[in-house]
Amino acid sequence: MNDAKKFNLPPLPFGENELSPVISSDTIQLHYGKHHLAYFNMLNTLAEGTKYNDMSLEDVVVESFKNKDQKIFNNAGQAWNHILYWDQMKPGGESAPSGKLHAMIEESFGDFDSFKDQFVQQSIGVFGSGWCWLVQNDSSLEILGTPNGENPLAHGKHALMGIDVWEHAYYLDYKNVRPDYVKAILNNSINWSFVSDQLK
Ligand code: MN3
Repeated sequence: MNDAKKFNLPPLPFGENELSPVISSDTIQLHYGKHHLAYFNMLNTLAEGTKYNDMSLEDVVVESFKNKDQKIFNNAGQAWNHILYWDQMKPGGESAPSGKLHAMIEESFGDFDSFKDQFVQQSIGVFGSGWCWLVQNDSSLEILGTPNGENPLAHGKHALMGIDVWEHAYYLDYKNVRPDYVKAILNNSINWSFVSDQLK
């Protein structure tokens, strides 16, 4: 008898108290330990016995979006989104991107501070639950807001970074002040080397 699940929550790449005070351990316990896990559990339940059970998580995101299998997509999208969300952060962060990513940010947004301002503005513009992304379009970069569990991958785009702006991501630590949460992550917790490594 094989009890192994098809889709599995990856380990958190840091201790649950290590992003504090930008993101508290209380938030991480809920956000990673409950919400992110729940998306995987639901995806496993929904995918069992379907064609999706034989696909990679990335392919499930793309195919379920294309086929309008909304429940599968919601959970696969959110399972995928949060993997990037955790992987792109590190305790203490890095102050700024360097190399090619730095040059592309200057070209697309003016300078790094302007990029951060534009990212925060775009994140405020996501109405209700959703995500704010940094996306690579060949030689240029774009900031993209998406609703609910949608992501650049579903739209054939390439994500470098994504910040969760569902209330569960920030309400315990920032109450209703979404821009403070986004600013705090951008300024203190992004692993820009990781983001840079996502460039095509
Ligand atoms: Mn979330």
